[in-house]
Amino acid sequence: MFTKILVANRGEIALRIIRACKEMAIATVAIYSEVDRESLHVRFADEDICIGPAPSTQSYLDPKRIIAAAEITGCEAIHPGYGFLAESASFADMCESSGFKFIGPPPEVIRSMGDKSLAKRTMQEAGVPIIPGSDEVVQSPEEALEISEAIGYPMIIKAAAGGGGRGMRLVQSPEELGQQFETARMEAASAFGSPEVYIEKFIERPRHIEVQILADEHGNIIHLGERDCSIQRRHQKLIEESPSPTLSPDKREALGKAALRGAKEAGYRNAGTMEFLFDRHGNFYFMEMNTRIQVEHPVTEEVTGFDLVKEQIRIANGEKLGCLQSQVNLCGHAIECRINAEDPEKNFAPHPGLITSFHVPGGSGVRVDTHAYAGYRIPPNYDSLIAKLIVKAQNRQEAIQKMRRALEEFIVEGVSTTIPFHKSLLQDSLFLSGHYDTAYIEALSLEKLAPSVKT
Ligand code: MV4
Repeated sequence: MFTKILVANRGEIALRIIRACKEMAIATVAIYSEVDRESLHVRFADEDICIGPAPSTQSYLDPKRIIAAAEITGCEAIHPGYGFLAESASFADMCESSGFKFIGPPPEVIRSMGDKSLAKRTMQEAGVPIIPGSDEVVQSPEEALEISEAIGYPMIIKAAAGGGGRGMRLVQSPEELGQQFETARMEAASAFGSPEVYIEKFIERPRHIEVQILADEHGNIIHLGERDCSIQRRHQKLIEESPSPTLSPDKREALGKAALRGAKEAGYRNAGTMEFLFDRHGNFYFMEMNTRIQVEHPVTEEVTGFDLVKEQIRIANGEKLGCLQSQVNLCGHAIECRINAEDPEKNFAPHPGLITSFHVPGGSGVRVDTHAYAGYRIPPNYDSLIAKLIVKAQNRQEAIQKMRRALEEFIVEGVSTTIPFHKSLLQDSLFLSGHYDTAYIEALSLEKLAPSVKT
């Protein structure tokens, strides 16, 4: 097993990775920027090293500084966490060529799943349902018009190098097509460095359901059920739950099997997530694959009993998966609320600053993943996630009751948080029914359609 791992991230996920390492008797090195000196991930690591100033481009996003930190401290492997360099194929390449094991899939798999149009073709090869649209990137408005004749309106234009909801344009009619096509290409070029776009039929008010995958380096692969991530706003997830409240056992099985076929076809290794959209009729379609550990991984851990970060480390160390698909049991119901330092009253504007008091809930079935504490100052430079509150109970109703109780106990003073928003969400009849979709929050806050799907 590795003796020392560098954690190439910050905040709650860095601490989460450090905890897994401690339990595996692996030494840890934290990296931090000048404004993160007082973060708990630094305090709990065995060693720490300041890699630069606050801006991410000069710290957490700078591969050279991170590799240098791993060299100086004598690490054997690098865990990227989520965000930052986690899905950078070139960073994974640099790690490996510098002699460090990258705890994630091989660089070529990151690269191929990063090309969203290629990823779709790969899934189609595997017989995974994909959203009707262009088979390849679309080069001209004329070609786009041809596709529209086959699939009809509304359509959506997406950046091949995009993902996560950035760089999408909705097209309602042929009259809009030329303009939207040109705008999409320009936006893609400036946001992702490549103008390439592809086209899909637009699925109205879909649900977003994703499947957790684990694959070892010996060809063994399992899935750990699904997470329903439809409760989101502007592509920021707010609540995730597992299992999905509306999936029948038959659909669940079909979804899991499709996810496995797709991940096998992609040559997947380590932990990954297959994202699907569900339409109103219960049809599902592959959307994209995330080649990293995700923020919402704890809900899967709670219903399966797996420690996904430990699994990532064991897989990277060349070990075989410890169990077969038939031995994966899903038990109970888990819900996660993301606690952000944001003001829901001010359009969810980030609210950095000093946390003056911080009391986390506890008791049976309650888990809090956080790097914050009373006296911690949230820097303005990074995302606003300060804690993840996860509950697990025997069924959805009990999980909701436990979450309400836990939210009542959660005290954060000094900054605004999304806690009051979650409290009201957990009283809303549509959430309670389980029949929500990705347009639900926007509808709740009387906002217009997801603003990043520009019309
Ligand atoms: C779509 C779609 C409808 N039809 N594609 C948003 C995230 C990005 N990965 C893809 N997204 C969407 N793709 C087709 N063909 C609607 C969305 C979408 C969405 C998807 C998942 C979760 C929330 C969402 C919010 C708005 C739009």
